[in-house]
Amino acid sequence: MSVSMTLSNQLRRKFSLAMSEMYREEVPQYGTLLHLVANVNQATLDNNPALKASLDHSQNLQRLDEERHGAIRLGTAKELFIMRRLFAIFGMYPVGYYDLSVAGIPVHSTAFRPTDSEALSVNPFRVFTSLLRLDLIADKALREQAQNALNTRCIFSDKLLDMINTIETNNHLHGVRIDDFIEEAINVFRWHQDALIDGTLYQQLHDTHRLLADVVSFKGPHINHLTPATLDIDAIQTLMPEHNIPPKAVVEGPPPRKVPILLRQTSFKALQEAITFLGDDGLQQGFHTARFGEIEQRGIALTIKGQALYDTLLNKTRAHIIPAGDGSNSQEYMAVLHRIFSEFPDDYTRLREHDLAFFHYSLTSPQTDQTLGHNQTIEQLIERGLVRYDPIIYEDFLPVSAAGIFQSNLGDEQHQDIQQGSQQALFEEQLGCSLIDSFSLYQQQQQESINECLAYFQV
Ligand code: OOG
Ligand code: NI
Repeated sequence: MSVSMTLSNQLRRKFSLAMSEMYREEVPQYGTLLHLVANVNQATLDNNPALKASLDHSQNLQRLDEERHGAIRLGTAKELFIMRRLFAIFGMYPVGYYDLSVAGIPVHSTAFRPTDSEALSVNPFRVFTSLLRLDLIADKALREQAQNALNTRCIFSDKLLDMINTIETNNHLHGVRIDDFIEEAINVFRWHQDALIDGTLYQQLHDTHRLLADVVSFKGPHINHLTPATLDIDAIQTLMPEHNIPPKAVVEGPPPRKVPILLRQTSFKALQEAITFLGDDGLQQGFHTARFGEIEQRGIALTIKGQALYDTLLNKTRAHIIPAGDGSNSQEYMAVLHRIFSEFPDDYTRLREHDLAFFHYSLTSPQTDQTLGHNQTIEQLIERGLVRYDPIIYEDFLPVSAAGIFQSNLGDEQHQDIQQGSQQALFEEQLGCSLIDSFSLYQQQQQESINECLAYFQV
């Protein structure tokens, strides 16, 4: 049991707005990016009434301005366990397993997000949550030092832990004030300028893997980016430099298409920020780069078959060319990607016919005569114009893209070798529950919409 959906929706909305406000204060370029995104979205809608109508129909217009995701990196199993309980109160549940070790990053991750379509339309805030894997670090002595540092920190305040317990026990706020709860929750993700460790250990961690330094050195899992949604990611990629925001080399994910699929993402390079280390001889100053901003453009969710085709074409592209971090081959990469993806059907009719993507089915008119569709199959109802289909939006992440986002902000120049190996069962044990399978969610959403249409005509 958990709090009601109405309450969790309300809390998630406040949480995501408060997070955005905090991040705008902490990282001013994020504010600039938000302005740019809002302007480009408005211009895109003004120039494209059909797009506006379709977003409006699928209720995706209203969530556009609130749409965003963020990312955090945790240090211990205990932190992950409590984070899962905190996010559950916001109606965010762990969907999917991402093994980033294959890309040389010592973490495994999940995305906490709303799973219900109504909740998603109220506010789709997601947090890509990674857990550091010290087991992948070869240097045993350093591993122990890192573990010791992590063991000394407590990222949740006692007040917040009490609030989580109270809300869980009662399945309601039970006297906890909403604003207090949001404030305590937001504090977990704040930036801490003071490091938890001394400069020497920081340097050792940093030189072993920059991600290690980012997770182990601080008192909390600072939110490392927030990501608003754009309707024209290519326009923003081009406009960013004009606004003094240095973009990463290429947009991750599929190429630009008439009909967008999955997820396209790009980010701006992480800021260099002053930090203060602990030291025997007093405090020492240093610098750390971790926090950045990102934008995303979402398209239709793919079936297992569609996802397999996407993976095949992306692998084929990357066998030809890997995008360089310095942007030197970006145009060539985009050209190859575009050419190889020409094999992927680029209209909703064929995506549906070939069972490559998920759709939401609905009546073309709420006043349809029920007898018209009696005993018809869903295909017949579509042929007769009684039922329409619209894309179900992809709500998850892509492992290769996520690796690209991590890498562009950990410094592309460094190639730090780590061991590999997926550990989903261990992750689930530490999380305290099973991970939800995203394909089942989309499948269920599609099936429910079909059932509703069929039921309407069962008179
Ligand atoms: C997470 C990177 C992944 C995305 O949008 O794919 C991610 C991180 O850098 O911690 O946020
Ligand atoms: Ni992201």
